[in-house]
Amino acid sequence: MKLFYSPQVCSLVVHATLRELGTPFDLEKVDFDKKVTDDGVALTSITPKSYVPVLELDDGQRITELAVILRYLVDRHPEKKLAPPAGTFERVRFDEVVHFLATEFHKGFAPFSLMPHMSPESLQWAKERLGGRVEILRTQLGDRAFIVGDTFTAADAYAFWALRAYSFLTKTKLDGTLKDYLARMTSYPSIKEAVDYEKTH
Ligand SMILES: N[C@@H](CCC(=O)N[C@@H](CS)C(=O)NCC(=O)O)C(=O)O
Repeated sequence: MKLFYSPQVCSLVVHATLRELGTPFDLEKVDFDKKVTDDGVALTSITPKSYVPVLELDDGQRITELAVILRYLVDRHPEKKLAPPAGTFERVRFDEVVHFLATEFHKGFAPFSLMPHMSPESLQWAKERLGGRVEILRTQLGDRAFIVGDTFTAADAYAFWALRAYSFLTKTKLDGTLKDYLARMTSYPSIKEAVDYEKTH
């Protein structure tokens, strides 16, 4: 498998999950601004969507959409228990969190990263809306160590990245249980390895 990634953006979630799975994989860096790989290939020729992550399988098929890639990986390696088994109600709860992160949280970052000419009022509205989503994640976490169930799952890799990005983009310091959670996930081995690798590659 090969993951097309750009350093520290959301492809980091797939990168950390691949490390957690312990399965062999290659990484190909994509320049986030120029949208060209290290080999000089245009990202649009890899995916017409022109964004990362893209996971290329050994037979050449490519999968896009972070939440879908995560589900593909965890279901290919059920023995690693990076998600509750497909078909169980616990899995519905896992899928619910991953979908929420993808659609309600991650996609709320655009006003702070991609959208030009945002008025202060619009930015404030977007920030407050995201802040409400943060509190939903806090409730989801409760007093547990992980975002779904009692063990590390791929949803933790996504929640880590999304909370870190939220804090950075909106210049908001997390507090209480989410501050502790972020610190814990920052030092979680597979996440730390992925973050550190992407600082230098
Ligand atoms: N719907 C996609 C969105 C992925 C996404 O937003 N990727 C960002 C990095 S975090 C990106 O490559 N953005 C480049 C762009 O939109 O031009 C997914 O969930 O995988």
